Amino acid sequence: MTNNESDSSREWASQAYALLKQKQELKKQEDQLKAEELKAKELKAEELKAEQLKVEVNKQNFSNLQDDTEVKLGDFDDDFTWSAMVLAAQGKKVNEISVDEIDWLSKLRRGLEETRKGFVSELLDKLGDDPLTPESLDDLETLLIRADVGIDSTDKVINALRKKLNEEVVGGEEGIKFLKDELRAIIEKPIKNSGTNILVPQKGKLNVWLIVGVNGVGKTTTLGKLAYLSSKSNYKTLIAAADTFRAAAVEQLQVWGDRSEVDVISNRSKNADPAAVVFDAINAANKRKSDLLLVDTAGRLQNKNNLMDELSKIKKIIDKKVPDAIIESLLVLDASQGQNGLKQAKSFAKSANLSGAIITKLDGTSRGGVSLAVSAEVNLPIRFIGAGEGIKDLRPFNSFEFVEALLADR
Ligand SMILES: Nc1nc2c(ncn2[C@@H]2O[C@H](COP(=O)(O)OP(=O)(O)O)[C@@H](O)[C@H]2O)c(=O)[nH]1
Ligand SMILES: [Mg+2]
Repeated sequence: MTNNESDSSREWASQAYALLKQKQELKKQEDQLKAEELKAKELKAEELKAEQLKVEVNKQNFSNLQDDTEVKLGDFDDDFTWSAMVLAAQGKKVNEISVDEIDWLSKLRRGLEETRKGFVSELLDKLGDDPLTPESLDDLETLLIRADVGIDSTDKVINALRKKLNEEVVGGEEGIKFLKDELRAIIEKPIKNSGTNILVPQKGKLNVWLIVGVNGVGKTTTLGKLAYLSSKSNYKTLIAAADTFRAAAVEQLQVWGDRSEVDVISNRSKNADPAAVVFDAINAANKRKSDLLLVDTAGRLQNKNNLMDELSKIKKIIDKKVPDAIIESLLVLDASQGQNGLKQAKSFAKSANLSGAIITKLDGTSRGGVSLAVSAEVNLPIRFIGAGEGIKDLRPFNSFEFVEALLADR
Protein backbone atom coordinates (compact mmCIF):
# COMPACT_ATOMS: atom_id res chain seq x y z
CA MET A 1 0.00 0.00 0.00
CA THR A 2 1.45 3.40 -0.98
CA ASN A 3 1.24 6.47 1.19
CA ASN A 4 -1.32 7.93 -1.12
CA GLU A 5 -3.38 4.87 -0.93
CA SER A 6 -3.27 4.75 2.84
CA ASP A 7 -4.21 8.45 3.00
CA SER A 8 -7.20 7.95 0.83
CA SER A 9 -8.35 4.91 2.73
CA ARG A 10 -7.97 6.84 6.00
CA GLU A 11 -9.97 9.60 4.40
CA TRP A 12 -12.58 7.08 3.37
CA ALA A 13 -12.66 5.61 6.81
CA SER A 14 -13.11 8.98 8.44
CA GLN A 15 -15.83 9.88 5.97
CA ALA A 16 -17.50 6.56 6.58
CA TYR A 17 -17.18 7.14 10.30
CA ALA A 18 -18.73 10.62 9.98
CA LEU A 19 -21.51 9.22 7.84
CA LEU A 20 -22.13 6.46 10.28
CA LYS A 21 -22.20 8.96 13.13
CA GLN A 22 -24.64 11.07 11.17
CA LYS A 23 -26.78 8.03 10.50
CA GLN A 24 -26.69 7.08 14.15
CA GLU A 25 -27.66 10.63 15.10
CA LEU A 26 -30.51 10.55 12.61
CA LYS A 27 -31.64 7.19 13.92
CA LYS A 28 -31.51 8.54 17.45
CA GLN A 29 -33.64 11.52 16.45
CA GLU A 30 -36.01 9.24 14.62
CA ASP A 31 -36.32 6.99 17.64
CA GLN A 32 -36.91 9.99 19.83
CA LEU A 33 -39.60 11.24 17.47
CA LYS A 34 -41.18 7.81 17.43
CA ALA A 35 -41.12 7.66 21.21
CA GLU A 36 -42.71 11.08 21.41
CA GLU A 37 -45.34 10.07 18.89
CA LEU A 38 -46.05 6.94 20.86
CA LYS A 39 -46.35 8.94 24.03
CA ALA A 40 -48.74 11.35 22.33
CA LYS A 41 -50.75 8.43 21.06
CA GLU A 42 -50.86 6.92 24.53
CA LEU A 43 -51.96 10.23 25.96
CA LYS A 44 -54.64 10.53 23.34
CA ALA A 45 -55.79 6.99 24.08
CA GLU A 46 -55.95 7.82 27.76
CA GLU A 47 -57.97 10.92 27.03
CA LEU A 48 -60.28 8.89 24.85
CA LYS A 49 -60.60 6.30 27.56
CA ALA A 50 -61.45 8.97 30.10
CA GLU A 51 -64.03 10.40 27.70
CA GLN A 52 -65.49 6.94 27.15
CA LEU A 53 -65.56 6.36 30.85
CA LYS A 54 -67.46 9.61 31.24
CA VAL A 55 -69.94 8.49 28.60
CA GLU A 56 -70.25 5.10 30.30
CA VAL A 57 -70.87 6.74 33.65
CA ASN A 58 -73.48 9.00 32.09
CA LYS A 59 -75.03 5.99 30.44
CA GLN A 60 -75.11 4.19 33.73
CA ASN A 61 -76.55 7.20 35.45
CA PHE A 62 -79.21 7.19 32.80
CA SER A 63 -80.40 3.80 33.87
CA ASN A 64 -79.32 4.06 37.45
CA LEU A 65 -80.05 7.42 38.98
CA GLN A 66 -77.92 7.88 42.04
CA ASP A 67 -79.89 10.79 43.36
CA ASP A 68 -81.97 9.32 46.12
CA THR A 69 -82.99 12.44 47.92
CA GLU A 70 -86.69 11.76 47.44
CA VAL A 71 -86.67 8.00 47.50
CA LYS A 72 -86.86 6.19 50.77
CA LEU A 73 -86.24 2.54 51.20
CA GLY A 74 -89.41 0.73 52.13
CA ASP A 75 -89.59 -2.09 54.59
CA PHE A 76 -87.45 -5.10 54.08
CA ASP A 77 -90.43 -6.76 52.50
CA ASP A 78 -91.20 -9.25 49.82
CA ASP A 79 -90.87 -6.62 47.07
CA PHE A 80 -87.44 -5.67 48.33
CA THR A 81 -86.22 -9.24 48.45
CA TRP A 82 -87.57 -9.95 45.00
CA SER A 83 -86.01 -6.76 43.54
CA ALA A 84 -82.65 -7.56 45.07
CA MET A 85 -82.81 -11.07 43.65
CA VAL A 86 -83.62 -9.80 40.16
CA LEU A 87 -80.69 -7.39 40.31
CA ALA A 88 -78.38 -10.08 41.61
CA ALA A 89 -79.50 -12.46 38.85
CA GLN A 90 -78.18 -9.91 36.36
CA GLY A 91 -74.78 -10.00 37.97
CA LYS A 92 -75.08 -6.70 39.82
CA LYS A 93 -72.88 -6.42 42.87
CA VAL A 94 -74.34 -5.20 46.13
CA ASN A 95 -72.37 -1.96 46.02
CA GLU A 96 -73.66 -1.23 42.51
CA ILE A 97 -77.29 -1.31 43.52
CA SER A 98 -79.05 1.93 44.35
CA VAL A 99 -82.14 2.62 46.38
CA ASP A 100 -83.72 3.96 43.20
CA GLU A 101 -83.34 0.67 41.41
CA ILE A 102 -84.89 -1.32 44.21
CA ASP A 103 -87.64 1.24 44.48
CA TRP A 104 -88.33 1.10 40.75
CA LEU A 105 -88.34 -2.68 40.55
CA SER A 106 -90.70 -2.91 43.51
CA LYS A 107 -92.95 -0.42 41.76
CA LEU A 108 -92.79 -2.36 38.51
CA ARG A 109 -93.62 -5.59 40.24
CA ARG A 110 -96.55 -4.00 42.04
CA GLY A 111 -97.55 -2.28 38.80
CA LEU A 112 -97.72 -5.54 36.92
CA GLU A 113 -99.65 -7.19 39.71
CA GLU A 114 -102.96 -6.84 37.90
CA THR A 115 -101.54 -8.41 34.75
CA ARG A 116 -100.05 -11.12 36.85
CA LYS A 117 -103.22 -11.84 38.79
CA GLY A 118 -105.20 -12.50 35.67
CA PHE A 119 -102.45 -14.44 34.04
CA VAL A 120 -99.75 -15.97 36.12
CA SER A 121 -101.72 -16.99 39.17
CA GLU A 122 -104.12 -18.87 36.96
CA LEU A 123 -101.25 -20.23 34.95
CA LEU A 124 -99.54 -21.52 38.05
CA ASP A 125 -102.76 -23.09 39.25
CA LYS A 126 -103.15 -24.80 35.92
CA LEU A 127 -99.57 -25.86 35.44
CA GLY A 128 -98.86 -26.58 39.06
CA ASP A 129 -95.84 -28.76 39.61
CA ASP A 130 -97.07 -31.50 37.35
CA PRO A 131 -95.51 -32.09 33.97
CA LEU A 132 -97.03 -30.07 31.13
CA THR A 133 -99.74 -31.70 29.07
CA PRO A 134 -101.22 -30.71 25.70
CA GLU A 135 -104.30 -29.51 27.65
CA SER A 136 -102.25 -27.21 29.85
CA LEU A 137 -100.78 -25.73 26.67
CA ASP A 138 -104.30 -24.87 25.49
CA ASP A 139 -104.96 -23.16 28.80
CA LEU A 140 -101.72 -21.25 28.53
CA GLU A 141 -102.66 -20.14 25.03
CA THR A 142 -105.94 -18.69 26.29
CA LEU A 143 -104.19 -16.93 29.16
CA LEU A 144 -101.58 -15.33 26.94
CA ILE A 145 -104.20 -14.05 24.51
CA ARG A 146 -106.24 -12.66 27.40
CA ALA A 147 -103.22 -10.78 28.74
CA ASP A 148 -102.93 -9.06 25.33
CA VAL A 149 -99.71 -10.79 24.46
CA GLY A 150 -101.00 -10.95 20.88
CA ILE A 151 -101.62 -13.82 18.49
CA ASP A 152 -98.17 -13.86 16.89
CA SER A 153 -96.20 -14.02 20.11
CA THR A 154 -98.65 -16.45 21.68
CA ASP A 155 -98.28 -18.77 18.69
CA LYS A 156 -94.53 -18.55 18.91
CA VAL A 157 -94.45 -19.42 22.60
CA ILE A 158 -96.97 -22.23 22.36
CA ASN A 159 -95.30 -23.80 19.33
CA ALA A 160 -91.93 -23.71 21.05
CA LEU A 161 -93.39 -25.31 24.15
CA ARG A 162 -95.23 -27.95 22.10
CA LYS A 163 -92.02 -28.85 20.31
CA LYS A 164 -90.22 -29.21 23.60
CA LEU A 165 -93.07 -31.27 24.97
CA ASN A 166 -92.85 -33.67 22.03
CA GLU A 167 -89.22 -34.28 22.80
CA GLU A 168 -89.25 -34.63 26.57
CA VAL A 169 -91.28 -34.49 29.75
CA VAL A 170 -91.48 -30.88 30.92
CA GLY A 171 -92.12 -30.23 34.61
CA GLY A 172 -94.15 -27.23 35.79
CA GLU A 173 -91.14 -25.35 37.12
CA GLU A 174 -89.16 -26.03 33.99
CA GLY A 175 -92.15 -24.99 31.89
CA ILE A 176 -92.22 -21.58 33.57
CA LYS A 177 -88.51 -21.11 33.02
CA PHE A 178 -88.88 -22.03 29.38
CA LEU A 179 -91.84 -19.65 29.09
CA LYS A 180 -89.79 -16.81 30.57
CA ASP A 181 -86.96 -17.44 28.11
CA GLU A 182 -89.37 -17.50 25.17
CA LEU A 183 -91.11 -14.29 26.23
CA ARG A 184 -87.79 -12.57 26.72
CA ALA A 185 -86.56 -13.68 23.33
CA ILE A 186 -89.65 -12.13 21.72
CA ILE A 187 -89.09 -8.76 23.39
CA GLU A 188 -85.35 -8.86 22.81
CA LYS A 189 -85.58 -9.50 19.08
CA PRO A 190 -86.37 -5.95 17.91
CA ILE A 191 -83.92 -4.58 20.47
CA LYS A 192 -81.14 -6.80 19.10
CA ASN A 193 -82.13 -5.92 15.53
CA SER A 194 -81.78 -2.23 16.32
CA GLY A 195 -78.17 -2.77 17.41
CA THR A 196 -78.73 -0.57 20.46
CA ASN A 197 -79.31 -2.16 23.81
CA ILE A 198 -80.19 0.88 25.84
CA LEU A 199 -81.21 4.08 24.12
CA VAL A 200 -79.07 7.00 25.26
CA PRO A 201 -78.18 10.26 23.52
CA GLN A 202 -75.00 9.98 21.45
CA LYS A 203 -72.34 12.44 22.48
CA GLY A 204 -71.02 15.06 20.07
CA LYS A 205 -74.21 15.20 18.02
CA LEU A 206 -77.63 16.66 18.46
CA ASN A 207 -80.07 13.91 19.38
CA VAL A 208 -83.70 14.71 18.66
CA TRP A 209 -86.32 12.48 20.22
CA LEU A 210 -89.81 12.98 18.85
CA ILE A 211 -92.42 11.82 21.34
CA VAL A 212 -95.45 10.73 19.34
CA GLY A 213 -98.74 8.97 19.99
CA VAL A 214 -102.48 9.57 20.28
CA ASN A 215 -104.05 11.88 22.85
CA GLY A 216 -103.90 10.95 26.49
CA VAL A 217 -101.45 8.04 26.30
CA GLY A 218 -98.91 9.94 28.40
CA LYS A 219 -96.62 11.70 25.91
CA THR A 220 -96.15 14.91 27.87
CA THR A 221 -95.74 13.09 31.16
CA THR A 222 -93.20 10.72 29.62
CA LEU A 223 -91.29 13.60 28.08
CA GLY A 224 -91.14 15.26 31.49
CA LYS A 225 -89.72 12.11 33.05
CA LEU A 226 -87.23 11.74 30.19
CA ALA A 227 -86.07 15.33 30.65
CA TYR A 228 -85.40 14.58 34.29
CA LEU A 229 -83.57 11.33 33.56
CA SER A 230 -81.48 13.01 30.89
CA SER A 231 -80.50 16.15 32.76
CA LYS A 232 -79.69 14.14 35.89
CA SER A 233 -77.39 12.05 33.71
CA ASN A 234 -75.51 15.17 32.59
CA TYR A 235 -76.87 15.41 29.07
CA LYS A 236 -77.55 19.00 28.03
CA THR A 237 -81.26 18.80 27.48
CA LEU A 238 -83.88 21.02 25.89
CA ILE A 239 -87.62 20.63 25.39
CA ALA A 240 -89.64 21.75 22.36
CA ALA A 241 -93.34 22.30 23.01
CA ALA A 242 -94.59 21.30 19.58
CA ASP A 243 -98.07 20.30 20.72
CA THR A 244 -99.59 23.63 19.79
CA PHE A 245 -103.15 22.30 19.51
CA ARG A 246 -103.96 21.99 23.18
CA ALA A 247 -104.01 25.30 24.99
CA ALA A 248 -102.75 23.90 28.28
CA ALA A 249 -100.04 21.76 26.72
CA VAL A 250 -97.28 24.35 27.10
CA GLU A 251 -98.10 25.02 30.76
CA GLN A 252 -98.13 21.30 31.50
CA LEU A 253 -94.74 20.93 29.84
CA GLN A 254 -93.35 23.98 31.63
CA VAL A 255 -94.14 22.35 34.97
CA TRP A 256 -92.08 19.30 33.98
CA GLY A 257 -89.33 21.53 32.61
CA ASP A 258 -89.14 23.41 35.91
CA ARG A 259 -89.03 20.19 37.90
CA SER A 260 -86.14 18.80 35.90
CA GLU A 261 -84.44 22.19 35.37
CA VAL A 262 -84.71 21.92 31.61
CA ASP A 263 -85.68 24.89 29.42
CA VAL A 264 -88.81 24.69 27.32
CA ILE A 265 -88.89 26.34 23.89
CA SER A 266 -92.43 27.31 23.01
CA ASN A 267 -94.58 29.69 21.06
CA ARG A 268 -97.64 30.77 22.94
CA SER A 269 -99.34 32.57 20.09
CA LYS A 270 -102.60 31.04 18.90
CA ASN A 271 -102.32 28.56 16.03
CA ALA A 272 -98.56 28.49 16.27
CA ASP A 273 -97.01 26.11 13.76
CA PRO A 274 -95.45 23.04 15.45
CA ALA A 275 -92.71 22.94 12.82
CA ALA A 276 -91.86 26.57 13.61
CA VAL A 277 -91.48 25.71 17.29
CA VAL A 278 -89.10 22.90 16.32
CA PHE A 279 -87.21 25.36 14.10
CA ASP A 280 -86.69 27.71 17.07
CA ALA A 281 -85.80 24.83 19.36
CA ILE A 282 -83.11 23.58 16.98
CA ASN A 283 -81.59 27.03 16.80
CA ALA A 284 -81.51 27.15 20.58
CA ALA A 285 -80.10 23.63 20.79
CA ASN A 286 -77.33 24.48 18.32
CA LYS A 287 -76.44 27.65 20.16
CA ARG A 288 -76.29 25.84 23.50
CA LYS A 289 -74.63 22.74 22.07
CA SER A 290 -77.40 20.61 23.53
CA ASP A 291 -77.08 16.84 23.55
CA LEU A 292 -80.77 16.04 23.56
CA LEU A 293 -83.82 17.85 22.25
CA LEU A 294 -87.11 16.31 23.40
CA VAL A 295 -90.05 17.22 21.18
CA ASP A 296 -93.60 16.99 22.50
CA THR A 297 -96.11 16.55 19.69
CA ALA A 298 -99.86 16.70 19.31
CA GLY A 299 -101.84 13.49 19.09
CA ARG A 300 -105.26 14.13 17.72
CA LEU A 301 -106.43 10.95 16.13
CA GLN A 302 -109.47 12.35 14.33
CA ASN A 303 -107.23 13.97 11.79
CA LYS A 304 -104.56 11.36 11.62
CA ASN A 305 -103.39 12.41 8.19
CA ASN A 306 -102.75 15.92 9.46
CA LEU A 307 -100.88 14.41 12.33
CA MET A 308 -98.64 12.36 10.05
CA ASP A 309 -98.12 15.38 7.76
CA GLU A 310 -97.16 17.40 10.80
CA LEU A 311 -94.63 14.78 11.89
CA SER A 312 -93.03 14.57 8.47
CA LYS A 313 -92.87 18.38 8.31
CA ILE A 314 -91.07 18.41 11.66
CA LYS A 315 -88.66 15.74 10.44
CA LYS A 316 -87.92 17.67 7.25
CA ILE A 317 -87.01 20.76 9.25
CA ILE A 318 -84.65 18.76 11.44
CA ASP A 319 -83.05 17.09 8.40
CA LYS A 320 -82.54 20.44 6.73
CA LYS A 321 -81.16 22.29 9.73
CA VAL A 322 -79.10 19.54 11.33
CA PRO A 323 -78.48 16.83 8.75
CA ASP A 324 -76.30 14.85 11.12
CA ALA A 325 -78.77 14.92 13.98
CA ILE A 326 -79.79 11.55 15.36
CA ILE A 327 -83.56 11.37 15.20
CA GLU A 328 -85.54 8.92 17.28
CA SER A 329 -89.30 8.71 16.81
CA LEU A 330 -90.67 7.14 19.94
CA LEU A 331 -94.27 6.01 20.04
CA VAL A 332 -95.94 6.25 23.42
CA LEU A 333 -98.49 3.54 24.15
CA ASP A 334 -100.85 3.30 27.10
CA ALA A 335 -100.67 -0.29 28.35
CA SER A 336 -104.20 -0.13 29.73
CA GLN A 337 -105.53 0.22 26.19
CA GLY A 338 -104.42 -3.32 25.36
CA GLN A 339 -105.11 -4.34 21.77
CA ASN A 340 -106.03 -0.77 20.92
CA GLY A 341 -102.43 0.17 21.62
CA LEU A 342 -101.30 -2.50 19.20
CA LYS A 343 -103.58 -1.00 16.53
CA GLN A 344 -102.11 2.44 17.16
CA ALA A 345 -98.60 1.05 16.89
CA LYS A 346 -99.41 -0.57 13.56
CA SER A 347 -100.93 2.56 12.06
CA PHE A 348 -98.17 4.87 13.31
CA ALA A 349 -95.48 2.47 12.18
CA LYS A 350 -96.81 2.64 8.65
CA SER A 351 -96.58 6.39 8.30
CA ALA A 352 -94.42 7.84 11.04
CA ASN A 353 -91.15 5.98 10.59
CA LEU A 354 -90.92 4.91 14.21
CA SER A 355 -87.70 3.77 15.84
CA GLY A 356 -89.00 2.66 19.21
CA ALA A 357 -91.85 2.47 21.69
CA ILE A 358 -92.45 3.60 25.23
CA ILE A 359 -95.10 1.77 27.23
CA THR A 360 -96.78 3.83 29.93
CA LYS A 361 -99.30 3.24 32.71
CA LEU A 362 -98.02 -0.22 33.48
CA ASP A 363 -99.12 0.51 37.02
CA GLY A 364 -102.53 -0.86 37.79
CA THR A 365 -103.47 -2.29 34.42
CA SER A 366 -104.13 -5.92 33.69
CA ARG A 367 -102.85 -5.65 30.15
CA GLY A 368 -99.09 -5.35 30.43
CA GLY A 369 -98.81 -8.15 27.90
CA VAL A 370 -99.27 -5.68 25.06
CA SER A 371 -95.54 -4.97 25.26
CA LEU A 372 -94.98 -8.41 23.80
CA ALA A 373 -97.46 -7.87 21.00
CA VAL A 374 -95.78 -4.60 20.02
CA SER A 375 -92.38 -6.29 19.94
CA ALA A 376 -93.54 -9.28 17.93
CA GLU A 377 -96.04 -7.74 15.55
CA VAL A 378 -94.67 -4.25 14.94
CA ASN A 379 -91.02 -5.11 15.48
CA LEU A 380 -90.52 -2.04 17.65
CA PRO A 381 -87.84 -2.03 20.33
CA ILE A 382 -89.32 -0.96 23.64
CA ARG A 383 -87.05 1.74 25.00
CA PHE A 384 -88.63 2.92 28.22
CA ILE A 385 -91.51 1.92 30.45
CA GLY A 386 -93.53 4.10 32.77
CA ALA A 387 -95.30 2.90 35.86
CA GLY A 388 -96.71 5.93 37.65
CA GLU A 389 -97.15 9.67 37.42
CA GLY A 390 -94.07 10.67 39.42
CA ILE A 391 -90.93 12.15 37.85
CA LYS A 392 -88.93 9.01 38.56
CA ASP A 393 -91.55 6.56 37.37
CA LEU A 394 -89.83 5.90 34.05
CA ARG A 395 -86.94 3.61 33.38
CA PRO A 396 -84.97 2.28 30.44
CA PHE A 397 -86.57 -0.96 29.39
CA ASN A 398 -84.96 -4.14 30.62
CA SER A 399 -86.50 -7.34 29.23
CA PHE A 400 -85.16 -9.50 32.02
CA GLU A 401 -86.70 -7.33 34.70
CA PHE A 402 -89.91 -6.97 32.77
CA VAL A 403 -90.46 -10.69 32.30
CA GLU A 404 -89.44 -11.42 35.89
CA ALA A 405 -91.96 -8.84 37.09
CA LEU A 406 -94.61 -10.26 34.79
CA LEU A 407 -94.10 -13.74 36.21
CA ALA A 408 -92.98 -12.62 39.64
CA ASP A 409 -94.80 -15.28 41.60
CA ARG A 410 -92.48 -17.92 40.42
N1 LIG B 1 -101.00 5.91 36.37
C1 LIG B 1 -100.27 6.48 35.39
N2 LIG B 1 -100.71 7.59 34.79
C2 LIG B 1 -99.98 8.15 33.82
C3 LIG B 1 -98.74 7.58 33.40
N3 LIG B 1 -98.25 8.35 32.41
C4 LIG B 1 -99.15 9.35 32.22
N4 LIG B 1 -100.19 9.24 33.06
C5 LIG B 1 -101.40 10.10 33.16
O1 LIG B 1 -102.13 10.06 31.93
C6 LIG B 1 -102.77 11.29 31.67
C7 LIG B 1 -102.45 11.79 30.27
O2 LIG B 1 -101.07 12.07 30.22
P1 LIG B 1 -100.41 13.14 29.21
O3 LIG B 1 -98.97 13.11 29.43
O4 LIG B 1 -101.08 14.47 29.34
O5 LIG B 1 -100.80 12.48 27.82
P2 LIG B 1 -100.60 13.08 26.33
O6 LIG B 1 -101.94 13.59 25.90
O7 LIG B 1 -100.20 11.91 25.50
O8 LIG B 1 -99.55 14.12 26.39
C8 LIG B 1 -102.31 12.23 32.78
O9 LIG B 1 -103.30 12.31 33.75
C9 LIG B 1 -101.06 11.56 33.32
O10 LIG B 1 -100.84 11.89 34.66
C10 LIG B 1 -98.28 6.38 34.07
O11 LIG B 1 -97.23 5.79 33.78
N5 LIG B 1 -99.10 5.88 35.06
MG1 LIG C 1 -99.57 16.10 25.83
